Amino acid sequence: MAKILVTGAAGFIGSHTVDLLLAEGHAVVGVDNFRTGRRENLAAALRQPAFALHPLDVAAPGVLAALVAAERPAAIIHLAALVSVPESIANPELNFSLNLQATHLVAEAARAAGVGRVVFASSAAIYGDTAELPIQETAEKAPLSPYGAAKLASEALLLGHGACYGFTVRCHRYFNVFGPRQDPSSPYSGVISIFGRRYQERQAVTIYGDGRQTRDFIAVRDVARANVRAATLPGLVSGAANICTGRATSLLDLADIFARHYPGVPAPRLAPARTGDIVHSLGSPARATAELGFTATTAVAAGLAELIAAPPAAAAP
Ligand code: UD2
Repeated sequence: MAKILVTGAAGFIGSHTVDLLLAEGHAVVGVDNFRTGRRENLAAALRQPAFALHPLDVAAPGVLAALVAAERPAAIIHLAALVSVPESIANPELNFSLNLQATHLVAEAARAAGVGRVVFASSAAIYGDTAELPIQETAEKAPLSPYGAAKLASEALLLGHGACYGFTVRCHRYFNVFGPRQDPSSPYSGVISIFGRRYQERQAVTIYGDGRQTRDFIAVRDVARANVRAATLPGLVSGAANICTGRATSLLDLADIFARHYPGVPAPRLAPARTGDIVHSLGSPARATAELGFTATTAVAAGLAELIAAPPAAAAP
């Protein structure tokens, strides 16, 4: 069993990754500055002796490096980030610091302490809107936001460091991740988290556009599995892969599935399409299958049923 350091441990994807690492018997060092992460997400992890949580800021020079030097983890899973595309557009300086500078500090901490592997939370946002579907990893990269640009630059920075200083880097280009603990509070939160809250409140959801737009929705439990595999599977070589299902679901289909769980809730309201909205997004999962032996196994309907049944976050000890 290995010791794994997870940045952004209290976040949506981070906390599920921590839970799975612990379930598989690994020791986990969690790091979070609680800017968007929530302690409640780690309620179960905090009860386990194999988990240690460090409230610190990855973007502050020297701080992570000292922790990595002291802990000497076998791998770092770097998930801490500014996660909102609109926020990156409103505040590109903060995006630079939290998404690019912080990644540089992770790469440097890994180099200095001789960490063998770094797994990085990249995004389908690096492709922009130009790619043929399903999107292959070799597609042109044309990010449309500071967020996408920083994720693309971070991939290059980590891969360059890894090649030069001898550690393995796995970049995970997540598509539309959904599941328990996703924050629905902003209008730009993931659509499934917003729909989940609206249906629970028995309020009509709003669909922007005609509802025929599609996304490749992947359950967070599958994403956590991909992260754990990439951090722990022996013999992996560096590279970047889509983390997606290869299946498209329309917004109308999504609303239908919710409606079956919540009979009597008013039908969705249609509103004009959002400016800049992509009509279809679909990834090819072939490379992740070939290189990581990873395949997403949770169908959207099953993932939604699980989300709807999930209890609200418990209070942290
Ligand atoms: C995702 C990412 C975004 C960026 C982008 C790159 C999330 C949450 N967002 O945006 O950060 O990487 O991909 O392409 O993963 N919608 C509704 N009603 C609502 C909310 C949303 O109809 O109440 C629509 C929205 O207009 C869009 C679809 O649902 O057509 C998905 O929206 P989203 O914000 O969940 O994700 P996306 O793919 O636009």
